[in-house]
Amino acid sequence: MEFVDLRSDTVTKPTPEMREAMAEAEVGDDVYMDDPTINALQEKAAEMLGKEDALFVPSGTMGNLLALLVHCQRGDEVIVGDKSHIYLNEAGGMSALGGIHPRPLQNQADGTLLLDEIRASIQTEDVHHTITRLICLENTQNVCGGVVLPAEYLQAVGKIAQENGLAFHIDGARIFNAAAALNISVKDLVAPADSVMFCLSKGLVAPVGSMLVGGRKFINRARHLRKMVGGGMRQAGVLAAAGMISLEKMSTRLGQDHARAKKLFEGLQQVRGLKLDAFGPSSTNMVYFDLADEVKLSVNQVVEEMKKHGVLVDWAGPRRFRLVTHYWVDDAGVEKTLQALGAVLK
Ligand code: TLP
Repeated sequence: MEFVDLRSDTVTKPTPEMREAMAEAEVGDDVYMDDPTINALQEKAAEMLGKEDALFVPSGTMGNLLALLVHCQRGDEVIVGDKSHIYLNEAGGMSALGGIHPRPLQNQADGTLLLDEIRASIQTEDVHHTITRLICLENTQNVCGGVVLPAEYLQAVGKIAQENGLAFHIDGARIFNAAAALNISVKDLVAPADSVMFCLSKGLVAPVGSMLVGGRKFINRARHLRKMVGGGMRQAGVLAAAGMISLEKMSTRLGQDHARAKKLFEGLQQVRGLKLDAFGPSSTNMVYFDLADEVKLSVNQVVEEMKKHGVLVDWAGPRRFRLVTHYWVDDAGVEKTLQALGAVLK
């Protein structure tokens, strides 16, 4: 059976064009910085995000970790959202590997942290306190519904960081989705940030890899730390070749995934037994919803039943689901999903 896979955009497989580019990629030893395909990808990423330099890393998690390790010393504090991937889903890497202390602030329903709370949580100089070094935001904000933080908000946070001598990092795993939804360039969107991590292997469809971008000194230090944590890769130009197609071609088609997520949301409004988020579709590629109280099935049972109908979904809480659209979900896939959910929850 051919499955419609809505578990995440991380499930995307490379396109035939990517596979061809991977087969033909010129490669070299990237620890010697000798891989021409990786070098070209890094240059392109830096240029697109308007920063001095970029580094190819195996995963988004490693990219975020390196950013934290460069910006902070042991015992320093980082302001993060309490629903951020860095805080919830990166195995506590900042504390375990960096001795960095998280200061979680509540993510509002729109994904933001309140500006006043950010200001109030910056530590004052006191022998009892940690030293605040960094503010991290996530855009799009995954757990809040794949919502987009607007450019003006990022500017306001950038200003707070600057006024207080703090660094500002964006976990932009899906920053191209955010920019597409806002209809502005990624470069303009991330201008207030010192560093940004974004993923090639989600909506941008590459099989492996993320990019960390920032100033030249920052990236040089990150390259050193990447080696330390075992992320120095050798002939990984075969992966970068796919990443180049992500940047050149996939970054401009994300509106299609957003339109399908909206269609999915609208269709779900007609399915019995679901509680959709009141604020409506997220404007990017995610749809979250809960099972209504009257539904007797557990989330695991719904997952299993949906599989029988050829649709893969994943739960995101005891009664909650997240569906994610991407390159390999077409209009027929959206239709099939709605039919299947209707049948499972009838
Ligand atoms: N997110 C995955 C899961 O880990 C939850 C997903 O399916 O959404 N930042 C954000 C905002 C992310 O959503 C993710 C992955 C990452 C970082 C980490 O990227 P990887 O998986 O490449 O380490």
